[in-house]
Amino acid sequence: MDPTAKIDLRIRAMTTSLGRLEDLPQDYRAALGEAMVGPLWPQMRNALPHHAPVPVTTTRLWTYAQIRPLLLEAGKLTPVEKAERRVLFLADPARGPSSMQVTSTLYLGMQLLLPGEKAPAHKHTPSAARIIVEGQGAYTIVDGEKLPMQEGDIILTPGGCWHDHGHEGQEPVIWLDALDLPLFITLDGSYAVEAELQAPRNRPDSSQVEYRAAGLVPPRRRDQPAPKFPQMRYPWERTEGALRHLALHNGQEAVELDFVNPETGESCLPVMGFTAMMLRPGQTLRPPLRSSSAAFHVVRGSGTASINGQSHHWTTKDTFSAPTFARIELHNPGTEPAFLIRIHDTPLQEKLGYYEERA
Ligand code: 1HN
Repeated sequence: MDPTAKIDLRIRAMTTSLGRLEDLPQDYRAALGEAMVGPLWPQMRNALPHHAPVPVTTTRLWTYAQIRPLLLEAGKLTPVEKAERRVLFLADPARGPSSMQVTSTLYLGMQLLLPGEKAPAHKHTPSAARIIVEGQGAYTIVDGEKLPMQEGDIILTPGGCWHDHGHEGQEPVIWLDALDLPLFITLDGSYAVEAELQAPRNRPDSSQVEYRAAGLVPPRRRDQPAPKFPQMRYPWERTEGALRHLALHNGQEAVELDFVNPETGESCLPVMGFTAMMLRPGQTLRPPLRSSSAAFHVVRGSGTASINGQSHHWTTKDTFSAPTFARIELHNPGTEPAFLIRIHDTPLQEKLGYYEERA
């Protein structure tokens, strides 16, 4: 018998030999409850399933066609003053419609700001990033830096940074918020501090000034180290251009670029990772099974996804989720490239030392 089969048998023997709650006398179980203690062994395998986790998270597709009218209606029903942030959050079906999470660590919501509206400043322990979905003329101010919002841009508000939103345009602006909020709630660490609006510095944001080109950063004096989060905005125009150039020269490899801190090369935020993806016309992508959970936001294009055998038909501005170790297949049947942004928790898992990929 080969050694792995032997180990399998031993594991099965262990599984079957663990005692169950029903094996314990009723009065003993009552006494345990009184003492607020519990027997581990009936629950051992739930806490530590064999070989791979059993995620609570399931997969779902949220179409923009369904969310957009609901969000615009929220714009009529609830003034921004009554909402602070006018958001419809995406709820993992496995956790129910009031759950503010799409995976164990990731929160996603669609936010609406109408012309002339302002959302007041606050800062909080979770980090956020916004992917701009629709509209012109809105901006976010992060620690005094005014960041214009253009479709497809990623704008960061790292934990602890003041941020408020405003809108100088004519049409509704909608963006997708991604936060590591569920993690901070699990940590009993989520809170915010509120303030009024910020006065922006009178200069373009650092993506327009210091960080125009990959590989070029401003020299630093010893007494002036780089800011911890030097670049808060990643303009979509540059991301798409970079993906298209990569696609010309990397054969049939996946066309993917990670959003990183230009000073350190680390992920742009500590917990959440953001990866821009291009699916070539006709391309099918089968990434490895990853220990990280993810959500995919479609910047442009249409196609199909199979997540653990469940299929989704996605199109521009849709969003879909994937649990940890999901078997994922993405396909672009069209004649134009499709562009997606994958939001994931790989940076967290790498910091914890357990990020893993399997074939
Ligand atoms: C938040 O601060 C924003 O600043 C959006 O726009 C969504 C969801 C939960 C907690 C804080 C924002 C949020 C949030």
